[in-house]
Amino acid sequence: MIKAMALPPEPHVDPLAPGRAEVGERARVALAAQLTRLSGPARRALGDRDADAFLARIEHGFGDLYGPLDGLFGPGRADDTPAPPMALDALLDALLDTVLAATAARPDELRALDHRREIDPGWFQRADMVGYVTYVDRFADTLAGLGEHLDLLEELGVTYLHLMPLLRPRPGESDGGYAVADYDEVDPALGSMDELEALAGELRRRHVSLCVDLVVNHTAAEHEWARRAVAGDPRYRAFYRIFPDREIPDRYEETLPEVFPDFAPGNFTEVPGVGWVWTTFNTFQWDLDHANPDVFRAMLDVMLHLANRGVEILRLDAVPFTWKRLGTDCQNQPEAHLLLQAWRALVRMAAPAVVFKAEAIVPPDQLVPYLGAHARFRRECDLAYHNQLMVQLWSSLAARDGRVATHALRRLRPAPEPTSWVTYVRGHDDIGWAIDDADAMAAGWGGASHRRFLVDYYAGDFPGSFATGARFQENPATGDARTSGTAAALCGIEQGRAAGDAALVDAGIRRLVLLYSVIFSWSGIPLVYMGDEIALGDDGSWRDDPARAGDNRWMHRPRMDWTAAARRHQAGTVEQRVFDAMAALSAARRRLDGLRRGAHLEVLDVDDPHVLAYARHHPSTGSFLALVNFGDEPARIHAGLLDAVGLVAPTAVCGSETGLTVVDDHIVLAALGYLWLADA
Ligand code: OTU
Repeated sequence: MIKAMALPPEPHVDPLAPGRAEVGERARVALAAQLTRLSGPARRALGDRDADAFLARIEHGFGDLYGPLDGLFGPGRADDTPAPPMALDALLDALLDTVLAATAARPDELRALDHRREIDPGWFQRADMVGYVTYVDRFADTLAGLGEHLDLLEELGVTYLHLMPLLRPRPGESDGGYAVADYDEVDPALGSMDELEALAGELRRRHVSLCVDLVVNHTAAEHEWARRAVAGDPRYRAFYRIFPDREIPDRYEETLPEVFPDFAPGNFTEVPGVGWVWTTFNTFQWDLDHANPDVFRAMLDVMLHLANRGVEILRLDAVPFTWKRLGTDCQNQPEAHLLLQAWRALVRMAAPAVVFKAEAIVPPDQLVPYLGAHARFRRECDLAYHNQLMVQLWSSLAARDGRVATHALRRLRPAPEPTSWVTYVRGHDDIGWAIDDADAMAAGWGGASHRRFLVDYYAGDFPGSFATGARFQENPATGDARTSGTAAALCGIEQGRAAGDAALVDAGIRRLVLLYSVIFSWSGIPLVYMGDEIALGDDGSWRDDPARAGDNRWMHRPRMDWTAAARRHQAGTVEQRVFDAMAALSAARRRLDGLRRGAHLEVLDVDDPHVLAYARHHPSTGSFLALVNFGDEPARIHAGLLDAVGLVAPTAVCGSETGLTVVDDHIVLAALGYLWLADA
């Protein structure tokens, strides 16, 4: 979610800054003490060989852990944080005991996976990684039912399955499961924790990695911790940010944006008998106080439990919001990064097979730090959503213009070598129009007017628009709005279907496949959002359900239509055309080793404003070139580009049309066409 494109506030403190040499000295002393302390218990719990590996991991990861812990809770803690700094020794003892216990409890099959991944830490960067994102209930009713639909995933070459929030939510309205009442239980409507574990095992045997949401910023008001806080237990009151009156909340509100101004205005909720509780999102989602080390430990426990059930990727929800600081927008604070770094270091000590994915939908300059790109690289999240790519794709499609995307994507700092993006076209959330003013200028457009154009365009309110989406969280005060709608609706397929117009449907299909062609060849793991592979539209049912009706993001969270899905095998149907195109992208990607991470990405300048062009260069597999035409007319790109990117024998490996066409020294790209080229 992005509000305005204002510059981020100056951090009050930079705990990541170099020059804190005394921390290094304290870390060395602490590490020596921990190794001595843990050696005996580790040998008893794990046996000699695994204990050696465990102690080696502690030693290896300690540097990633100690600095962040120091900046969060220790003497390195900023002086404007409420609680006083603490001696870290006792906290370290407790954390590493937890890590040892989790290591001892880790099932053999997962230990074997840990071992393989320590040999191949770049496993998630392989070219054959293809993700699929779905709600369990909307796809297969239950976890057990999922087993019956794995064929569809196999046909798409899926190796990564993200199941939307599935831990036990509060009853009724739960923000699509992002209000968790119990992290130790699966939503009983979907199944049990044992069934989740069994599914993870089944997927693993099919070489599919399971990704699950972990909501770290807040719990449901119904969570046991919150209930104890309400009952007056001081330990649990300290889990949340609760104020006796409006005085401090009002001071924070001066600089806080609102995430859901429509249905959850303000950032605090008055709870009778308790006080004003910090609730960034809905009133029933209570923000945890991550300045409290007990919260840090509690969340670590949850992470380790999920890891030991076989979850391989943790999607960490709303991570920019975890640290609050007066006078700021309370997003992307330095400590929000330290939390991720410390958690990751600890989880990797017990479960090195597990990776972290940041859900940080923030302006372009704030994004890469979640992958550890600070002044110096810090191990932080392994994966992060490439929100900027997603936004630029939709912007280019509406504008029929590749220049702003070219400018914005080129100046974005790359993902650090050990990390990757996840790339996506659509997800379960709205699209926030994170187009930077300076990038919009690349095409001579004003940022604000272009963002307004996009909101209008995708709501279908712009003359000639192909889209049938809707506005989300329109804020009359600021004029801000975001966009809801399925990919099929936003691409114009729905409009074509409604009009019974085959040409409109065709153009819509071309747009949808065009966008997917980019996310399948950009750097990172492409995610197919459930239903997009058959151009599924809004099922409309959310409007009649009181728990969903107020939130139009449900329009792009339809139930899978298995009758429509079966038509993917019936030649000439919309479903077959879209599905086969996506399966072809997936297959072509799998064959192209040059698309693995390590293949450096370069966004290119071309002589046609409708086109986005990018190359990938891999030292051992040569070059790859992708051309994307957002225009409604054929594009012409000077063929000198082929040479310039180092293609010796350029061959089409995938495309909207067959083959490479060069006329008068120009590559001709069909309207809404794309082309992938690699050396023969
Ligand atoms: C996430 O999104 C989820 O994806 C949403 O579905 C949830 O409603 C929300 O958290 C609360 O759990 O603001 O508009 O930078 O953009 O966390 C959606 C991150 C959101 C935020 C993001 C949030």
